[in-house]
Amino acid sequence: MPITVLHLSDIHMGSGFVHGQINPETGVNTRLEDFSRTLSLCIDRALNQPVDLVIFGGDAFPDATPAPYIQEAFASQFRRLTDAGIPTVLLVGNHDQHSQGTGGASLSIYRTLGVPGMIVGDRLTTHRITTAHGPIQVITLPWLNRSTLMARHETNALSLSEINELLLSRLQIALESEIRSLDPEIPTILLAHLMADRANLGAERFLAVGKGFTVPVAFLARPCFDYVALGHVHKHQNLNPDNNPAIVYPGSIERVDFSEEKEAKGYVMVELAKHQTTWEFCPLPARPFMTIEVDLSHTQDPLATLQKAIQRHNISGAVVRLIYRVEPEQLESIPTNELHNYLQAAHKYSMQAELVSQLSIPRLPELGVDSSLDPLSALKTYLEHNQKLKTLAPQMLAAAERLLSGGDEDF
Ligand SMILES: [Mn+2]
Repeated sequence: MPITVLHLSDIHMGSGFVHGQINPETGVNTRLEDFSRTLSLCIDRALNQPVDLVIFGGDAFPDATPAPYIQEAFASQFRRLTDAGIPTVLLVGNHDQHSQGTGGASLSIYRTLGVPGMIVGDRLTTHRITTAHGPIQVITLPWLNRSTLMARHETNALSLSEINELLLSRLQIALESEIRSLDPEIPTILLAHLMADRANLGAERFLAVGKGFTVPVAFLARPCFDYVALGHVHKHQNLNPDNNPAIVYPGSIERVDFSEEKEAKGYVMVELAKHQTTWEFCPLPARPFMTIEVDLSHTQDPLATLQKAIQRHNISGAVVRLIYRVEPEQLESIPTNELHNYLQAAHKYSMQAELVSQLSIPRLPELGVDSSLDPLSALKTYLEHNQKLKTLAPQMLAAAERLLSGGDEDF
């Protein structure tokens, strides 16, 4: 019998309130209700299956000090696993760490309270867990910051790439020592919160500026692991299609912002067995995010065009952002209250008018590098060539004159 494991990650409970509104019946932001509901569906699955183990890949909240009602929403779901006797590993992600010192500030309370069956992974170590279908080993590797593995004086004279290289070699030594003490007969999971790098081991990976600390996939693809459970990246993916072992980001369970608009959200069910592990991505009905972009700059009836564009989308219950490009003179023919009517079915919406750029106008020979026009003549030449600004030209020239003469307005 394989051991059944539910792997979820990046809950970020309490984030994205800007995309919700206060529910008048509960007094709670609807996005918190969304995140609670999606999390509850994961827990439902764990209980109904029932699974032998739940592993969480880190980033429970947006930061290490969530408000008590948000902590409660999180805890009340995981409590259901404790009540059912299902062991659970909570890994510490970068959002869970306090900027001062080490340790998982927002999650370590579960260890402090001695919640039965609840393990907090806030350091690199191996946990042996007894499940209903036999023993399992879980190596926890929380988010690493430099101070975890090296002292400040060691890094003073080093470049960023040298620091990363040193950090990685320290990590390798530490992980190697965990691996050496594994029981090769027992199924093993590496549970890690990190940014994995698909690139092969090579010096160039240290040169990528601003990428921060990344761990090469080759570092994780070890035969001693039967499944590598990751957290941190919000898009679901398996970094090792050969599945020897699978190296899986389940992704976030709800969309945190518009960057996740096109991504499926869900969790992963794993059937863990020595060298015979299988896994499956299970989608969750996360609230849809929708960007509607319309170029109205060449249309005769911008309002009608906009209405049609919105009608082509199923905006019901979605978080919508409407972006429309317009000529400045078209703005008046798009009354905002009409747009409010069109978008009413959305859960939440925002509107953004983008004025078509004036910069696409061809260069004027009069303004070439050789000419020596004074600023006022240059502006005059520009305005004479620009049809769209014709009506504004006298005012703009007057304003420019005032500015150039020192004016009486104080900026
Ligand atoms: Mn993270």
